[in-house]
Amino acid sequence: MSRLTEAQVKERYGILGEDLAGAGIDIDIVKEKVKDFAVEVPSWVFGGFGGGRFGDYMPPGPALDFRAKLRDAAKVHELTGAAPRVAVHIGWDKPEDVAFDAVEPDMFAEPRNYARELGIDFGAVNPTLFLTGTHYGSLSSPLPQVRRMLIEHCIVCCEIAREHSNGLVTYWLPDGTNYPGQRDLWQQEKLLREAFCEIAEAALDGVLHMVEYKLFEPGTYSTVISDAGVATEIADMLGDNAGVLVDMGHHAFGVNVAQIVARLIGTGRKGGFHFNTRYAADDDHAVEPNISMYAIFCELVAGGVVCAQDPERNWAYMIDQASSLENRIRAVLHSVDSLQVSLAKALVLNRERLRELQEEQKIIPANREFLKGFLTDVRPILWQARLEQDLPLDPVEAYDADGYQERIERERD
Ligand code: AFD
Ligand code: MN
Ligand code: MN
Repeated sequence: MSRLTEAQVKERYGILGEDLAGAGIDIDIVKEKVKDFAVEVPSWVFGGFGGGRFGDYMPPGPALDFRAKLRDAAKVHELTGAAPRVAVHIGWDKPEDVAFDAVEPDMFAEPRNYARELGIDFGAVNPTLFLTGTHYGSLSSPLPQVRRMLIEHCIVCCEIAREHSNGLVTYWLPDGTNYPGQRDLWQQEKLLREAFCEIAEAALDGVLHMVEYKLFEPGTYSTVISDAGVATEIADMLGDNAGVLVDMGHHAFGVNVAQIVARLIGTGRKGGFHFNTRYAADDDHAVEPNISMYAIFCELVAGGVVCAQDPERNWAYMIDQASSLENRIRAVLHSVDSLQVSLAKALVLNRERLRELQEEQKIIPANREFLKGFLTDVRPILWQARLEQDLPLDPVEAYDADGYQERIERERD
């Protein structure tokens, strides 16, 4: 694909443009919106911890420190033009010689300057609530000193987000139980809510708190923030500067994520995504432009929360993946490309025609109209957009030819 000439791209773009014009879709508008779309990449995908199974196998060339992670993130942005920010995980990305509970906001000024020199910037700040001492839970731990340490940690993370990033803090907690009877379930949840309120109270202005939910893990009997409903309730408790973080991998089989997205938008709540693909459970595989991702982007586009004229209306878009086997930089490039494909497909959907069919209760024609977007090969739009931005037509193929992987394997292994 990357062997296509400029003339071949323009030809394919022109043919698709005529098809779409017939349905009242302006391909140039779609292209410009695809150019506008940005997604954060997670620092933690590039290295820093073993795969867990397979004897701690790590794909070759893992980033061995925070600056290496930032260089890898910058490479993704260089090849896609769509990943200008990197989400940071404070417990993992703090200076190595600084104790977890001794982190201070200004310790992140220098690494942020380094990120900016690389052409990227910091994005969401993640408190790290699942390291040593959190085996009985984090903000709902039965051990007061653990709760206190992690409440302080979250408040520092809010200060880092406000002073050294874009003000976004995303919370995922490992709080749950493994057996019935292990804990008083409501008392556990009550401790967590009190902690959240203290954090939000301390970080009143300039911070957007995004509460992430997960069906299970590490707790296998119960999880305190287990689903979109709980996360919504906690976000509502925290007030206007809080929202719900939807991680694709965190749902039971069959849960309709597009419905969750439509509800959050429809009720005026702020939202955000941790994009990945869930096959069996929380495996955090790379994003694929599948039908569920298309349905989600159709809701985001219809809801005006992606590539909005007013950037304030946009949701927070982040990738969260770290599957244990594949080359992770290539996997993240694949995710960015897949998200752009899903967005473009959602933008070529003829919404007017779809609404007519919906209002006439024409179920199958409506389904077929909806599927027309999904079935459209929108790659000419991505290719034209990338041509105009002087970017490679295929970022994954470009990475293989780039020489960066060979270099980091020599440097790091
Ligand atoms: C794990 C959790 C959750 C969280 C991520 C980064 O399941 O998705 O967002 O770690 O903290 O994947
Ligand atoms: Mn996540
Ligand atoms: Mn996860």
